[in-house]
Amino acid sequence: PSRPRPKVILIIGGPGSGKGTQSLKIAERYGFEYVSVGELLRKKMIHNATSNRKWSLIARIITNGELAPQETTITEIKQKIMKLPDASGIVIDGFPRDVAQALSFEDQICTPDLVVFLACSNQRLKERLEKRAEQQGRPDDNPKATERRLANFKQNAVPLVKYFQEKGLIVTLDADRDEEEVFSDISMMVDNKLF
Ligand code: UP5
Ligand code: MG
Repeated sequence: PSRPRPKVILIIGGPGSGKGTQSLKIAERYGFEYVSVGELLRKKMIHNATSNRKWSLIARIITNGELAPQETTITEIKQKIMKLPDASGIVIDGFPRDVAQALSFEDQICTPDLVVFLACSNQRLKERLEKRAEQQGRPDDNPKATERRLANFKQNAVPLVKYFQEKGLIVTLDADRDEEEVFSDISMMVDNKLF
């Protein structure tokens, strides 16, 4: 018999809402594969920015806190997922960013089994990003790019969440709380909806 396709969970939310943190916890608890779309793009851009015109442009876009081209992003995700044929589940961190990307994902890859929206106040997002910027050196953790990331998120979030709501696929969680509280809600949702 053919093997069932992996369960797919998408984690969305503003910059600093805890997408990476919670995605890794899900992957660990359920034995799922973890795919960070931001990280895929950052790695690729660092590797190719000096030798390739397309990627040097994308590096500039990402460093400014804007969104990379949709087709490139989907292609990267597709390539990554194709390397994970034996996964029982895949957690995708930080995708989609807008309705057009959501449609394209469904069209080219699959309909997700669950979408988790980490709803976080603007104040909290800023605090967390500032703190992380002091500890790590992500190219887009500078004040100007952070503003753009927040603004882009604000502009796209409402229609995106509504889109998944209409399909009955999304759960919205209060992500202002501490990591463990948020994760406890997420794992309850995953237990309920996926198993
Ligand atoms: N932290 C986390 N949870 C906490 C909690 N509950 N309480 C207190 N602290 C908490 O968390 C951020 C920080 O807060 C960490 O220090 C953490 O310890 C702490 P993290 O889990 O890193 O949050 P996350 O939501 O992952 O924040 P991130 O900055 O990664 O979000 P972005 O959406 O900005 O980043 P991403 O990597 O997804 O995208 C980056 C860029 O890639 C985009 O701006 C865009 O240019 C590009 N991109 C695309 O173009 N298309 C895509 O589809 C995806 C990305
Ligand atoms: Mg992240």
